[in-house]
Amino acid sequence: MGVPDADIHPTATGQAADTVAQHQSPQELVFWSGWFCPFNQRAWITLEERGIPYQYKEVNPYKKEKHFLDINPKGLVPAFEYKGKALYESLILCEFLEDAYPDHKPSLLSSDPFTRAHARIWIDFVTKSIIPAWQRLLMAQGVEKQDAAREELYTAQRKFAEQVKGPYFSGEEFTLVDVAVAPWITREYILAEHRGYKSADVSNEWKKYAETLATRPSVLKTNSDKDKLQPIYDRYLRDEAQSEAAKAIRAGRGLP
Ligand SMILES: N[C@@H](CCC(=O)N[C@@H](CS)C(=O)NCC(=O)O)C(=O)O
Repeated sequence: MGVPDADIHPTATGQAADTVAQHQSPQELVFWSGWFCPFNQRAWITLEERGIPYQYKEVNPYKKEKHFLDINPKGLVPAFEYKGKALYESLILCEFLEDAYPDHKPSLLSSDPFTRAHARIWIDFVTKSIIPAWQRLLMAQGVEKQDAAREELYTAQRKFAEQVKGPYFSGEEFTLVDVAVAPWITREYILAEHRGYKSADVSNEWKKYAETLATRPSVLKTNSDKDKLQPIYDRYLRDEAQSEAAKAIRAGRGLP
């Protein structure tokens, strides 16, 4: 019997499909990607921003196929194979690209120690505060729970927006802080359509920042068609998803 979550559109579509088509030839870096996944998009945006050569390979992480578990024992996308060796965890992959490809400009992390550490504080805030609140709102059933989850998300996003120098988090340069949050910004329309979310209700600063990130070419180039994404999100909206993230949110645990 198949796993219900495994029944997803098999490949990237829209602009992301063109990007996939440009990255088929063998390279020392293989990007094991799930086209639909926001964590995955972090690694993908970083690869595109920095023009790093990579070979794109699609994997459906819900199938937990042995070949993929050998690469990432957690069975989660994204993952890399670099010179035949496996790596995973989206933010670690983004930082790995900084270390392994220093000559590929622009760097997305400052060389100044304080600025690097400050960026990491806010990347951590995205992962620990914004994303869990986002996911809780997505899965919340009933008006009361949705209102509470929406307020929790607004509060976290407001706090983040107060730190944004504009147009990007650190000012003129697009950095890993922007990468960390962009995939959830480009999916905000789902919360707007189904959960009464309005980016203008967070703050004007957030709304402006969100519009800037959503139109960044590396974000657009890694987006698939909304109609292919919708059935995946419908399962979360009905609170029927069985992904590791869905189970963690339901159980009140941190995200995988
Ligand atoms: N902490 C991981 C999370 C990755 C993750 O949750 N990926 C999801 C897709 S969006 C996945 O592979 N899910 C498979 C499953 O839940 O079984 C990261 O940042 O890379």
